[in-house]
Amino acid sequence: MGKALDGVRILDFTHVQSGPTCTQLLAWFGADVIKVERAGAGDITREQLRDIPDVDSLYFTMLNHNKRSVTIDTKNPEGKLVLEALIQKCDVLVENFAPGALDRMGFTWERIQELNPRMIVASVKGFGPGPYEDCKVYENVAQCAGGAASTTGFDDGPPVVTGAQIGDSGTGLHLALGIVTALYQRTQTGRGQRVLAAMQDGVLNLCRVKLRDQQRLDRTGVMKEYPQYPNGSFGEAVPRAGNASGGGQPGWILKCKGWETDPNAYIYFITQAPVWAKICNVIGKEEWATHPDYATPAARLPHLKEIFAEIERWTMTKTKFEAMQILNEYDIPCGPILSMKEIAEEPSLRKTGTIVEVDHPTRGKYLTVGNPIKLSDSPTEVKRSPLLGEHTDEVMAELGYSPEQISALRTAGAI
Ligand code: CAO
Repeated sequence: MGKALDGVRILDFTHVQSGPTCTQLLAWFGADVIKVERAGAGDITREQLRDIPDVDSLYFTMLNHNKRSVTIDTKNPEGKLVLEALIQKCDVLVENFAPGALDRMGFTWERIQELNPRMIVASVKGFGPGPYEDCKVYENVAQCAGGAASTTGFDDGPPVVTGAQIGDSGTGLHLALGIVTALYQRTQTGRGQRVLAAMQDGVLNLCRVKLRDQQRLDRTGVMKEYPQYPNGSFGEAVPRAGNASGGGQPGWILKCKGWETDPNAYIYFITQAPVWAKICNVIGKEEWATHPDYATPAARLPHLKEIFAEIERWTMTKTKFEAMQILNEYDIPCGPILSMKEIAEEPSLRKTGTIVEVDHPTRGKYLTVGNPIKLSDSPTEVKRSPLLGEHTDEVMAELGYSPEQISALRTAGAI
């Protein structure tokens, strides 16, 4: 079966996490992704957080599936010519260098347009135009500058970053959408364009509901679904909301049987209004279904702490999976807190290709997260990440270089 992006060639000049997540998605959708790396070194993540000596790290392998690797020294004059040939042959150049690095290499937008007016140049940067545009940025900086950290954690503690890589992988996802959109527009205009996804913007986009809350707070001075209500106090800015739901249906994380020894024996419980009477039945508080202090969502808001404490008395008598099964019978929305170990071993995720086992020539078998976006006409087959420069000769031959020319370029240190 063909793939959605068959025939699209990506010059993948990305490194670390944000850019590689984007180009990996495009590769999974069928694009030919040619990753350009520095000879002898490669993407720095190949050697970061290694668990096996001299073997590409899981950090690298899990972000670079289905790609080809070519080594080029793009600061060497002959290496530059090879990159120019690639620019002429590819549809999209994706990069996430520090601001200005591509220009310093001699590949300005204007130069790239001269070489290939159809080329789409897609970049991840830490910040968009403004006071911080020249800054280098990593994941947690973006989480802090994008509003995630100030709104995550508990009221009495410091700002907290999340393990979900919303700055890197989140921005890679935004960039991938920008690229396919630009490819679509090119079918009408015939022209390439620049695509920019700034990590601060990407994080803020994912924190949209917190900007919603800032404006609600400005207007009313209070947010009744936040744990600060009714006994705590609100300041000028959206406070950290602990495990509150963030939506119109109050929720919280509650202990389950075994919580004393298992750090993940918890369940997320949502007191969804339409099933309130069922919740009262399940926890043995039938009278709350009609009591004026508990019967309506508005009446319940000042009592949420007490309500969750009562529900927790019930969840603590069940394992998170037992609670999940019972609550699902009543259509009560809830979710177990799953550890990474439990997720890695979950058969249904293996079945859908969300968790995939991949074989690698030097590492052996390892698990990765497959394509989370499933297309019925473009199924994803996860292929191992390339070794450094594994496809240099193959790609050079496709560009028209003879074996002698390739070997001369290698001797000159250009590839
Ligand atoms: N041949 C020759 N030179 C190469 C090359 C190649 N194949 N590939 C890269 N280089 C050079 C670059 O041209 C650059 O040189 P100059 O500094 O002389 O211009 C140099 O390598 C280093 O690039 P860098 O500044 O991007 O890398 P860094 O490790 O210092 O910074 C990072 C890393 C991530 C902080 C920075 O790239 C950045 O801010 N990127 C944008 C935001 C981003 O994507 N952050 C997410 C990081 S985690 O996913």
